[in-house]
Amino acid sequence: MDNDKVSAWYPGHVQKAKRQIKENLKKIDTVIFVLDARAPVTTTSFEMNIFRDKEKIIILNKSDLANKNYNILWKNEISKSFPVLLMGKETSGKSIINLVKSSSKKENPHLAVVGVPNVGKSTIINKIIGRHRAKTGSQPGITRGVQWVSIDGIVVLDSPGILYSEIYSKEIAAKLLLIGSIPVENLNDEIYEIAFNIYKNVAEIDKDFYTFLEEFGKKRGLLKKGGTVDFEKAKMLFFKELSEGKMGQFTYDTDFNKFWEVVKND
Ligand SMILES: Nc1nc2c(ncn2[C@@H]2O[C@H](COP(=O)(O)OP(=O)(O)OP(=O)(O)O)[C@@H](O)[C@H]2O)c(=O)[nH]1
Ligand SMILES: [Mg+2]
Repeated sequence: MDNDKVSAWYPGHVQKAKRQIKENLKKIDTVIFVLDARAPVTTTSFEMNIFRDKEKIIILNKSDLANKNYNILWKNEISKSFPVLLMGKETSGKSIINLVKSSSKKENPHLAVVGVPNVGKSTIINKIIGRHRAKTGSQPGITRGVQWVSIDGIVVLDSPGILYSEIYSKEIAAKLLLIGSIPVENLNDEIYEIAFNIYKNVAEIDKDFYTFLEEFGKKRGLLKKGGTVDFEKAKMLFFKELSEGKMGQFTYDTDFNKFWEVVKND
């Protein structure tokens, strides 16, 4: 799938976010790459290379939705080359600020937060900035609306950078669906099927997609007029709830070598 096709899935704010990051690139010292702990390979963006010469920190976010054992394994693996923080709903902004300060050579490092859609960038920026958000003022000369917020010895760009994963395979698209990084609607049927099979393996479910959806649809009362299951609705709700962690905690990327391959390629 080429990049244009991928872009077409995302709304206009993506282009704006990208422009804002590029316009502020020179000022940025440190970049937080937000990855999804459920799929650290899939969410490592091919656009990472924009930040070649920056200090890099990795946050494995949504770890509360991922497999606990793999969380530790991934953290240990990634820490071989990057400062890394395992993060979930409960993690405080203070722990992020401390990691940025301890891993930066600069006095007042300028920080940007980037990652693929829906991975938790805004949540992280909000946690860092917290109640200080109200005190900010926009700087002249920078795109209107983009602000640098000074807090606790670091300076944060109050605008997330939205990056893309390179969707060169259906498996990658399927994993992005599983973690909610692409909209669940209007995907190719094959992608739903592949996504279900990945889920089926990690969740150790012994049903085919059709049977599973039929049971799910019945249980949730997603029926058509005649009383038959509305498969379309069942499919949408299932993938939505799965991506929000309502079906359990799963990790879909488990190959460490692949992680270093995608990082090296960038
Ligand atoms: N369970 C869980 N949910 C999270 C976590 N971080 C963010 N979320 C949820 O994930 C969804 C997306 O979070 P955002 O912070 O808006 O993600 P984003 O990367 O800014 O998304 P875009 O701007 O659309 O690219 C929201 O519903 C958040 O509440 C986390 O650590 N754990
Ligand atoms: Mg956001």
